[in-house]
Amino acid sequence: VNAVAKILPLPACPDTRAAFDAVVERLRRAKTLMLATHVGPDGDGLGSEIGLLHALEAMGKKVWVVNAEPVPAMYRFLPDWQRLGIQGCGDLPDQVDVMVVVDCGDSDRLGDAWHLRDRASSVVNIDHHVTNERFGDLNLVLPEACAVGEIVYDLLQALRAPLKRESALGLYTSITTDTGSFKYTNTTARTFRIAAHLVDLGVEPWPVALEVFETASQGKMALTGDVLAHTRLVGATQQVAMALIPFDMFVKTGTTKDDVEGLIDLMRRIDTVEVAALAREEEPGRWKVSLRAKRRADVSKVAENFDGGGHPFAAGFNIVGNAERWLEKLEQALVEATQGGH
Ligand SMILES: [Mn+2]
Repeated sequence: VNAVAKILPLPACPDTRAAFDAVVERLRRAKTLMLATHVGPDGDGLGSEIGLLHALEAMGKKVWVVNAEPVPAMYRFLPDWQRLGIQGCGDLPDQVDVMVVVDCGDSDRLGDAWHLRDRASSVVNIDHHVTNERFGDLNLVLPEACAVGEIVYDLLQALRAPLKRESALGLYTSITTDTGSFKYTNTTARTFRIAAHLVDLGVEPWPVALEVFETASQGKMALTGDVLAHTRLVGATQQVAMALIPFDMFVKTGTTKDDVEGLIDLMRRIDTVEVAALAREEEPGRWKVSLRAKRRADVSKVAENFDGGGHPFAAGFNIVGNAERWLEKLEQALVEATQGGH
């Protein structure tokens, strides 16, 4: 039984439906395409590109992927990951039909890849960030999509593109990354139906989970241990978790800012904790602070007080100067954030 028949289209207003149809037509007619995602590429952007690359090539089109930054080691299990970057595009022609940009809310985040836009007759912008700046000639922005991989899945189905295991592996990686392994609030029944179809096509969930979520260097584990051991719980019910990563902790554990990924989620895991804050000193005296909420508190408002921003459950800000100068103010703001509302 083909699972596709049971997957209803994304809920879309007439405007987005028209944009969807226009993108399908643009992709159908294109013979040459270049794909790009944001700098600091993640599983959604890279996985969406792999999904498009293999399926569009199977339709007889020529495709190049012109990302400005290389594929992080953790995503080098994706089939043909070596093709995901401008370094591998020596034969990129002076003119292609379409540039497809995925998972990128703002063209600045494309880095040097955006300099190539003049080589394309048109730019197609496919994204799910509410804040997308609609920098494309065609813009397909669906905030209700859990990942861009979900939108790409729909596009490939509409194109009747051959969907093989390689594409499926890309789209599965995209979806599992952006849903935090099918558990964030963006996870829907539709997410699982698409995932089921991708598994039918040969994707094995555990090897993907191993690569994306269950692998870390010894240095990262040491850093994790240090941070958790030094996490302070504050507030009347120990509802606020706070930790600092001073610059020398990176040096001592041989890690970089990339190794901080996911650490704050472990702090939030503590049962009494409602909000978590993790500050890392990326260069001496320059701090980046991440905030996470579990249920009620809105950490985006706290971040705004420090000239940052984000979402109610995940926000952040940058700050310069010794931690002693701002830490107490942050602590007070977080305790207050957990006391507001009900
Ligand atoms: Mn995404």
